Amino acid sequence: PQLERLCVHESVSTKIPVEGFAEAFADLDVPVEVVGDDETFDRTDAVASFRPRDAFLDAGWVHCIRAGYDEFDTDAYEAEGVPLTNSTGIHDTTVGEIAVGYMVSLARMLHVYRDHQNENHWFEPDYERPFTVENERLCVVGLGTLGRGIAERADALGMDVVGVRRSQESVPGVSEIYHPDDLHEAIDGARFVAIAVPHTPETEGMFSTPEFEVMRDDAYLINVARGPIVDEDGLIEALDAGTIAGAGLDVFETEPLPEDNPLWDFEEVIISPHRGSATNRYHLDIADLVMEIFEQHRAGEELRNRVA
Ligand code: NDP
Ligand code: 7N6
Repeated sequence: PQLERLCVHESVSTKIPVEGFAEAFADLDVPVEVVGDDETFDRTDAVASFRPRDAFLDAGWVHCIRAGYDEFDTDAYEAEGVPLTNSTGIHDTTVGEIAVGYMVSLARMLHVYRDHQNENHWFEPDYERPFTVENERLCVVGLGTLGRGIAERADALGMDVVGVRRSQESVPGVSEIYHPDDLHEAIDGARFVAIAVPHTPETEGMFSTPEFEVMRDDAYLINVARGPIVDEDGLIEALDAGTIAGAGLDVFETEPLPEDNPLWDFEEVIISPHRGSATNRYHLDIADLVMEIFEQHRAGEELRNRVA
């Protein structure tokens, strides 16, 4: 059946202003409604949502406003024959800039200077501590939208960029591609390791004590993907023991990161609140993507970003 309504589930308000998002569909020629948990759906409904709900399986098409759709049960969508699409393809600049921002800060010490500024303190670091990212090796694990966004920017800063992915297809700015089986070889010798893979059974716990031991003791871990890809207790131990030097983290096992989590207290850990993809026009980027897929659905074409 043809789609006759676009439902915006209120859970999108976790990340974007729901009214502004709904208004961004002014050009769509079907009604757009903001719906809550009590709404029921049929095959003429399209749904755009942050969180999954069982009731969405009655709809005609469901769009996840995130790139990471790990909370959605793809098997259930396949069993019901309901297409599920995600929002990959739009976070190269936003997340790329935050990942490069962590790296530049960790090298040039902006985070440390800001900590001292909070105390009106003129702090001068040890001569040996500051360095430049230029000529340092970065290993990007996962070379999709996020990974490419990070790699291209790091390459432009003169970094030596290598990467990890299952397929061996080359990526601009990445000088060497390793298979995930060779992860240790890929991260050995890197000053920065940036995680940009989806959270799947294969990637859960991909970074744990053995990986931190392989990494250089002056290396930094960047995680902009999903918390459970990193064993957080193992990371805290590695930071405590000086097995690695620090981290830039946008994602955590538990979000919001609990107040008593030890990660807050490391000088060499920069924490951002899972807003790596945030911009003041995120709602417009997602609406453009939803409208593009809406038109594909209407035309009976293959849907961009279909994941089930
Ligand atoms: P893509 O699908 O574009 O890229 C995923 C990449 O990971 C591909 O290059 C894929 O390549 C690779 N990959 C998949 N499985 C493995 C594996 N087991 N080992 C090594 N590489 C693997 O996704 P995005 O780049 O758009 O997003 C990635 C993830 O980042 C999302 O799933 C989401 O969880 C997170 N994210 C976080 C954001 C934030 O706000 N912090 C914003 C957006 C995304 P290949 O198939 O060749 O292996
Ligand atoms: C912002 C979500 C993703 O997977 O978690 C991120 O895209 C950001 C709506």
